[in-house]
Amino acid sequence: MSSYNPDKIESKWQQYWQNNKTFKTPENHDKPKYYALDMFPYPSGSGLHVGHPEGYTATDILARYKRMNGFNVLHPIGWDAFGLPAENYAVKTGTHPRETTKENINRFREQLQSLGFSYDWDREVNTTDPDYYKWTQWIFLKLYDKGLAYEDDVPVNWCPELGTVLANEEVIDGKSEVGGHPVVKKPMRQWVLKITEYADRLLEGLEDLDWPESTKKMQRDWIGKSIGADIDFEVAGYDQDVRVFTTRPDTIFGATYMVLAPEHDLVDTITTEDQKEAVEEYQEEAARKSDLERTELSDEKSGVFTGAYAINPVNGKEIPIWVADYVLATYGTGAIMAVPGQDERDWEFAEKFDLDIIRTVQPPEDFEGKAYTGEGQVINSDFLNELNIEEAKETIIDWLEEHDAGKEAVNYKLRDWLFSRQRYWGEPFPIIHVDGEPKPLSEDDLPLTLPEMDDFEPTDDGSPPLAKATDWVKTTDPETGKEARRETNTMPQWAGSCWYYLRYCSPNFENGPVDPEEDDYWMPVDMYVGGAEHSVLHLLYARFWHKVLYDCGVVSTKEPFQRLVHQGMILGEMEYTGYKKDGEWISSDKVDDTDGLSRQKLSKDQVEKQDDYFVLQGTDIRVDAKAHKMSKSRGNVVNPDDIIDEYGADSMRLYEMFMGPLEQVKPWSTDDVDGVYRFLGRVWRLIVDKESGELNNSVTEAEPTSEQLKTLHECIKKVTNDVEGLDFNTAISAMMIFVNEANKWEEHPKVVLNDFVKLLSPFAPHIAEELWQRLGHDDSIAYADWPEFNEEFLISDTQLYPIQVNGKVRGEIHVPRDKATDKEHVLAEAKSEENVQKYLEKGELVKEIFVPERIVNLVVK
Ligand code: ANZ
Repeated sequence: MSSYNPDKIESKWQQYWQNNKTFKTPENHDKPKYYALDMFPYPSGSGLHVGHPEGYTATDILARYKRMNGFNVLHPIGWDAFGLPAENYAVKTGTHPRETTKENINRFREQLQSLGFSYDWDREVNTTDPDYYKWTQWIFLKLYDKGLAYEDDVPVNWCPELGTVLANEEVIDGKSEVGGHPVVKKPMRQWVLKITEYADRLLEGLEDLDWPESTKKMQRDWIGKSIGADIDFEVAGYDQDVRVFTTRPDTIFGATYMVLAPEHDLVDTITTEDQKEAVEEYQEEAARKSDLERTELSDEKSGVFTGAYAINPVNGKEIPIWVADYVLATYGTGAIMAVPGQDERDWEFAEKFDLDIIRTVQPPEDFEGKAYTGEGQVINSDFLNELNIEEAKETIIDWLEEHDAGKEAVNYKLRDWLFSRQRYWGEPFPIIHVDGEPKPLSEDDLPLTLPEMDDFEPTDDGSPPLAKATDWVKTTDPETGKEARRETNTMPQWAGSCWYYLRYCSPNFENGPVDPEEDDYWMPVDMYVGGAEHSVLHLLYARFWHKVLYDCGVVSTKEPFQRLVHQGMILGEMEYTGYKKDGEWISSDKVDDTDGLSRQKLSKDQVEKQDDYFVLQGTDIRVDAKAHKMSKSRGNVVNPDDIIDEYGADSMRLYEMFMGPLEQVKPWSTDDVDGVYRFLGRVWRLIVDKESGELNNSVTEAEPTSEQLKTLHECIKKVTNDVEGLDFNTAISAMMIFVNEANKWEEHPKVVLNDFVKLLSPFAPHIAEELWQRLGHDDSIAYADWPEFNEEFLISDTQLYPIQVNGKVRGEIHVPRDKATDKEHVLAEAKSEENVQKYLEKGELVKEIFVPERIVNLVVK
């Protein structure tokens, strides 16, 4: 083999790693540990997409780097394999989801292996394997025992087309996230997990995590903690209070009306006869809107008067009670005191329906807006006047508590987690129903496996497919022998991914989800890489389960993922569009109307980059350049298999890391894959002779020169620091610079090449193993010691002196190190510098200033 042939090398080394179990996780705990975790894939029917290898290569580089730095590394992978697509496919074709899942997993495994990731394949987990979901069910029993899992009749998002209930997060604009089918509200008996009980701890836990700030913020916003007060208003003429939740109790003197959500319990009771028809009509209308539509600020406010009045507890004033859909039944108490003076939505509403507006905070003099939501002094508020907002809040809460009219209150946007789905392909609940009451199975009855079925259609009334497995459903209470029915809902896909990172620590442990000793050693995860689309749900749910397991004494850490990084999305190739007006090219920034305008798609060769823009080749005419999300409909999907076939896995890995910063969104460019492929070819030729296939004659046992050491150690330093900082793209640039320099050398000392190949190995492991072997090593490079850089070698052999003439730099000289402080020598060199001479000729040299190892300044008059 004389030229670089990734095909041969890559299969050879993949086989080697597999045969030798090179990446088996060490069993001993005698070294520092590093746990590098990927978000495990859902094995879809379409195989890996180019987004997968991006994050996976990043963690693989870190895993390999840490091994070479003496860490015990846990770097596992598995399959998040329950879920809708396999079940939908089963409904369509009759193929059992287990079959589809197995096939897809085999394909994914092959694809991942073809990329040379250093996973410990003995630790693979699969959420659909009964040996795995036994423990998912076991954790559910823990949740149940702790009172954190309960049944409730909840108005759920029912999607008739998919035949399932969806979580709020799975519904976008009234349609299912998957497939875009219409979703309606319907009350159903469901399993719900009390995640709200952990709201505060889920907030606090974020503090010490090394996560992107934006992701922490999304979690905080999702939990949505608000501190304020519950206040009770009496309804005039009734022996009834309405409780409102407000974050601004200080504004109570400005409450000029009250609003109940259309679904509020009291609406029917207090609505007067004349208003009944209008209110009922309004309630029906509201039921058809989504929460988002109802609360959108830009939306025209709507509402109806109930005819009833509430009494403000602080001043006894009667204020009208309205029903309006901008108040949601599911938040706070489903009722508000409206303060148009300080709240924009209330202002809009008051304006529209001609209700009173009283300001209770003094806006600044130049304030021209409507509702004033800023800081200021309290006004029009009796005993609160002249306080600031914070003081007024405290004072009014004390007053309310004294007068038994309210109290401090905290509210969360977070809702309990709807945890059941009407599907077949999910974990069965370890629950039976006896006399209509749920009863947990005992631990010994786990796993409760899915019954064999060949009809996966849901029933028309929304009963899950499992209801059709009548023999399975009908059972007896093992304790009493009484007749019982099994739960026919299954768990949502989130369940398995809530704790898989624990199973990897001890995948065969039989006495619990995780072996305490292994948990103690490996947890928390040191580096978790995955898509930003999981910023909220998966990461919040997993943190919740982890905290419950912590409370049960199953795990030793309070948080599972110490460091989190999201890889940026990879877009399709850049697309270029030029514009012609009446047949003549015009610049894209000059397009102002569409008369006579035509658009033309341009190829990469027709354009060139000019500063920050693209222009038509050889002109100043700008064109539009834009990359789009990869999608089948756009036809810009890049298939990783094709790239690996053509360029090899090492080029694929290297390219995806070279595209740009890991966390940035980046367009794909196959031309650039070719670029890194050529780089690897240069690396190959540096070491292997083109003709003979033996080591190049230039590769010798010689001692490296100081210049060679400098080039090498600059590269070591840069690559080391960049890997630590996840700046993989610049690490690769540094290796490219090294190779360019090394190509100029006549001799290539082995000791230098050894170190360089080590640096390359986490990025392009196959070629590195091959070259390492050819350089005379027997063992895999995977456990070779990472090279250390030596600052001493970085010091250059020469000293740079900038030369100033009358304070302005006019030239520079390089002086050999041993002459660097030799004043006479340096000044002589400085004065003979070509450009400096020109300035010296302009007058008389009157002064020479010499600062050793810094600068020379010459003064001319
Ligand atoms: C009076 C008031 C005066 C309010 C003021 C705000 C500003 P967050 O921060 O989201 O918790 N609210 C309470 N329950 C509601 C519901 N079910 N649907 C819609 N709005 C509701 O906001 C809490 C504030 O949102 C509460 O404080 C209430 O309006 C409103 F100058 O009460 B406020």
